[in-house]
Amino acid sequence: MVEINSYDDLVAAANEAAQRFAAKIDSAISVNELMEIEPGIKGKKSAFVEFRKFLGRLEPDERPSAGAIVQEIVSNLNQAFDTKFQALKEIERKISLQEDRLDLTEVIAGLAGSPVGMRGKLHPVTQAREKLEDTFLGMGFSVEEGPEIETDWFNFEALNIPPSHPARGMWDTFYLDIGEPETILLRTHTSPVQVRVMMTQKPPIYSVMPGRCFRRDTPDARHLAVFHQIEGLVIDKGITFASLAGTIDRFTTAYFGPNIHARLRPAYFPFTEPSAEFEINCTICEGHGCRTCSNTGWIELGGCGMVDPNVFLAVGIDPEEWSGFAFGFGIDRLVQMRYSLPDIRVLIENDLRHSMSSRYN
Ligand code: FA5
Repeated sequence: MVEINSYDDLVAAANEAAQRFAAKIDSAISVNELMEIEPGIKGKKSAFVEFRKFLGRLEPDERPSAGAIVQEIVSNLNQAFDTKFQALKEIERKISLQEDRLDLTEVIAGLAGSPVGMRGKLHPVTQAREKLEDTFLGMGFSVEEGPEIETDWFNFEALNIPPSHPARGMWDTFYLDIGEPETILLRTHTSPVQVRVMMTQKPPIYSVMPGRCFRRDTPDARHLAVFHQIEGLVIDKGITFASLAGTIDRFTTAYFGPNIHARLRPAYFPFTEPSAEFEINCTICEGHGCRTCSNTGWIELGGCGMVDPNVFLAVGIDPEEWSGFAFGFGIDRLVQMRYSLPDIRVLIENDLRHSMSSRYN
């Protein structure tokens, strides 16, 4: 700093500092840059503190006018500083809002093959669920729903799976930390809804029950931890395995068209006897074997069977009078095969490029 020995030196130095700091304020382009200037204007060691100290060394008649000059410079600089600070802050706030913006009305433009302004669509799993519901409504079925949080009794016991039954291992379960340990859970299948329907409706019953299911399955090419099933339940007089096979044929043909190659394979479920699994030729390798079907050429779409008399007894239906069948199909798995998706996880990845495919229309 220039040495100050007189009133004129002081005024000259104060004016020079005023110009220098005004230029710095003017050229600052960010709040950070501006903050670096602040100590020079407002700090305890700023030149203006020195100027004020020097006032005491001036002649008494010089002090008021010198003091007023320094004071005016300081207050002008403070005002310029504060105005610039607010302006920069506002600009930075707008930039940050712009950057963080979530555009929920996003127009899919610029992706290969996409018509500008293309609107969103229902998720393929929702489309499939609606299509299946329509098919069953057309066959005279009702559509029912049940809770996703279930009791152990509905999810297992009423379905002929008592505690410690080895078949519980078929469904690796998410238990909720409510009440007694392992009594409340996220349903592992839609089968508890058939129990609820049987307890509240009298046969004859023709119902389907779509909904979300949860399992501690490690996601892979064919499995998700959260997925969808559609349960079917028919109870009437004279219902046979042929009625079951015919119903499955009707709705799978409605969903896939006539050209799928399918089979029913004997299986085990504690709540149906006899039981079967419905499989189709893998639509990715057309039955030749690939990573998705673990080289078997077949993909399981659902389980089914004739309702076990023990289940009827648990819900108060006379197995001597009534017979019935039930099935539970994976909706996500149906979608995977319909669109030949090598990996089921694309359905939950939200990658818009997949939805560009005309296959999903
Ligand atoms: C059951 O869940 C039985 N409740 C089905 C049933 C109902 C049998 C009524 C008899 C009578 P399973 O665990 O096999 O069975 O599952 C049925 C279908 O759900 C599977 O074929 C598959 O399509 C689908 N699925 C099962 N686990 C998953 C998963 N982790 N991710 C995606 N889909 C799955």
